[in-house]
Amino acid sequence: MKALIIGAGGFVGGYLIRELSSAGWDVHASCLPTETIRGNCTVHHLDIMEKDSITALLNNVMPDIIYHLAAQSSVSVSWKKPQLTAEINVIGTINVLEALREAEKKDIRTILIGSGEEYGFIRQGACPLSETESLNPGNIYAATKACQGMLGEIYARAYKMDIVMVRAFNHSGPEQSEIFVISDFCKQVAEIEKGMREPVICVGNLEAMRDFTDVRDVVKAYRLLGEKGKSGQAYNVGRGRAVKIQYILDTVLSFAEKPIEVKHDPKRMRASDIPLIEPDVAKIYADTGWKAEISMEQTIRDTLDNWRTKLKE
Ligand code: A2R
Repeated sequence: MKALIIGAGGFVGGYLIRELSSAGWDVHASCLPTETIRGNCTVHHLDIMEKDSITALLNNVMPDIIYHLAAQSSVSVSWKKPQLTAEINVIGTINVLEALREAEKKDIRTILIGSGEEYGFIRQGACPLSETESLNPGNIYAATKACQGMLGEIYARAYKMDIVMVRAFNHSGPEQSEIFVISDFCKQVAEIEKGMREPVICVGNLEAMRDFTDVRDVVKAYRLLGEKGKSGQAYNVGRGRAVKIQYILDTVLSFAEKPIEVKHDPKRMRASDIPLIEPDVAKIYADTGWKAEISMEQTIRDTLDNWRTKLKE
């Protein structure tokens, strides 16, 4: 199987390269010219805002499958830069879909990576969220990802293209940016252990319940959806068991080498925090046999160790 991963310079890309190449796939990966990619793959440079470059790359690589990861993926940046977010996540996706529609090779499977954020303001009692639940995005990033998924469905139906949509819930692991909660807590603890800050960890809302999956499990789900997912369908990817952020904090602190005080930081509280977000993962299990296997404790331990190593460098 020959895969092309578009947007492989980010957090998930490196893990997906490893997952696919260890499964024996021939992996091609693209990143922006400003980025680098490490791993067992052929590297290309691509900006998805340049449609002709996508066409040229497709005709050069002739992949069997495309993973479209390229995005402006930050919710907070999406509030500050809505036009840029819509351009990359919506127009960029249309560029990819149009290039595919016109490609010399017609039977390319495309996996569009969306987000659990697409469900947005969910009605009470809706959890666990099944793929049939209506989408009600609560921020600009989520709206662009919902739009990406709708475009995928439209292209699949109208042009009989082979497209699978993914709604990935929170994922985490070593190398994730500290704007995400597990990485944030682990970085703070590693800095405290190294004496770079007072033994005080700053936290936001600890009562919210969220569903976390290790990124190494997530990319396995992406591979299996590439192999077995049904065309034109959307799939939740998540553990299917939400935990309180308090549980994450307690676990991180239980691994810390010294006692740490907890301080609530009003800047980290969000006005419209939804109490519980949890996916129903029966569909992906039924169609691919995938379920999350790596424990949250393992993810947290590995992320903390990664920060400890990085701060030593
Ligand atoms: O924004 P940067 O410089 O970090 O680059 C991101 C890249 N990207 C682009 N690639 C090609 N053409 C563009 N016009 C363009 N704009 C941005 O896509 C970054 O290297 C990559 C996305 O990676 P991350 O932001 O690290 O996302 P992550 O965590 O790897 O998630 C993969 C996908 C994304 O579509 C998320 O929205 C979704 O999974 O959850």
